[in-house]
Amino acid sequence: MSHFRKAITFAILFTTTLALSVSSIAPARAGDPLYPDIVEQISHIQIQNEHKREMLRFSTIHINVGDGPLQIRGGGQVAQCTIDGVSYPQCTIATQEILDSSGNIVQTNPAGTALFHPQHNHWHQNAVVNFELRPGSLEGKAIATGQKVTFCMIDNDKTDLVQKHNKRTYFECNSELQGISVGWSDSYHQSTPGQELDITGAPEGVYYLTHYADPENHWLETNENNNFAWVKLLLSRKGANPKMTILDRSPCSGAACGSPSNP
Ligand SMILES: [Ca+2]
Ligand SMILES: [Ca+2]
Repeated sequence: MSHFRKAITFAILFTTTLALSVSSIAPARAGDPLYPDIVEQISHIQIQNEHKREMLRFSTIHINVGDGPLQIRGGGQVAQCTIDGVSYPQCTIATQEILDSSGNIVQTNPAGTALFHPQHNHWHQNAVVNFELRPGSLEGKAIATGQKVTFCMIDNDKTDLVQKHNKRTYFECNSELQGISVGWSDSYHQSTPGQELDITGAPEGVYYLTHYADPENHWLETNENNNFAWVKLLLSRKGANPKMTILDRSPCSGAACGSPSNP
């Protein structure tokens, strides 16, 4: 897994209701583009002491609740690239492929850069999600920003929300083709390197842990306004170790996002 710092400024997009994110009611015709819709879920929030640092760890799930798969192709012309000051020996242009109801590619869209990690034999997509911890309110200035911005996207878990496409399609990180099928999710457990924010010494109080999927808008989606997810937390320091209590969360979580087994 590759890590590098990235500061992204973006307008806060409040999560809209799920009813808005599941779009077209009319049956799609052959040739009509079927767009994905990625939403974020945050779970398994916990503070761990690691080498005298207080790390807020969390699991992250990207869920496709759209009309078509999120399909990303890379691996064509490979060359060195530098992103945010970090050099990568093998990079390729990533392209989103939009399919129709017959599975034909009917549209393509530039989707940033894919990076090859020889030690993992994985292609990773860049700028998939941005993590932050903001004090006081959603508009608070971030006191911690995640370093991980690359993911290998595959069909990890089938959600309960969208049943119309059950076929698992994307399951190999070493493929040049990655994606998330409709109704499937790609999850990253809190123990995965990069699934953390350093909150060492943060004062007691209310914080918002935020996730912003597709922060550079690489992917065309049916709903671009539901990619922002948050959890409202209370940090207390009564005992020997700090504790985070969940006070509230954005609408798309748990069963509402079709993943009741990952509340
Ligand atoms: Ca979306
Ligand atoms: Ca997008």
